[in-house]
Amino acid sequence: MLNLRTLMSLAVTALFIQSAIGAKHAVGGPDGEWNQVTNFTTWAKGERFEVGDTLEFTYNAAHSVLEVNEKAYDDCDTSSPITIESSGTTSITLSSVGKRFFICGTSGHCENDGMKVTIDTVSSTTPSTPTTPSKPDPADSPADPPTKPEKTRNAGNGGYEVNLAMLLGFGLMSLMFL
Ligand SMILES: [Cu+2]
Repeated sequence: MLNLRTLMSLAVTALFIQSAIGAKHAVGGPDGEWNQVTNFTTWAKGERFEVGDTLEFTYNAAHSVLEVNEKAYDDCDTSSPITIESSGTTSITLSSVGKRFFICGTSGHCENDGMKVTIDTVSSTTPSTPTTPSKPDPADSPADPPTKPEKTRNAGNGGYEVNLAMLLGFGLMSLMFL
């Protein structure tokens, strides 16, 4: 039977699961936002963008968020953007590996004030099917020299699946005991 505690448990569990699946990146944060004084090159260097993560642009009415191609990015060309957002809060989901380019659409802000940022998205560290034998596997040679490093999990970013399982378990436990 659904009661308040059950609903709260579900909500808490959902929050944990969400945080485990995709990180949110407040553009220019935590101290800055999408404005003329934040250094987005420095900011982006300190972030790791993975598939499934979300960009959160926060800005006032003086600015906008234009997604552009690389050429337009280099030239600060606002004439033919891929998308234009000006709501003040723009969420962008990074759904695939690769670079994406964002500039401000206000005249001068890209070229003069550095309101431009490149987002280089890498694949999620969630373990996936290991189908990457770049060189033929010497399956028949028993004396494999220890040249290739042991497969290690990236300690800082790995373990999403484990976390997810634990959180699901936590949520179910909450349901049972609350
Ligand atoms: Cu601007």
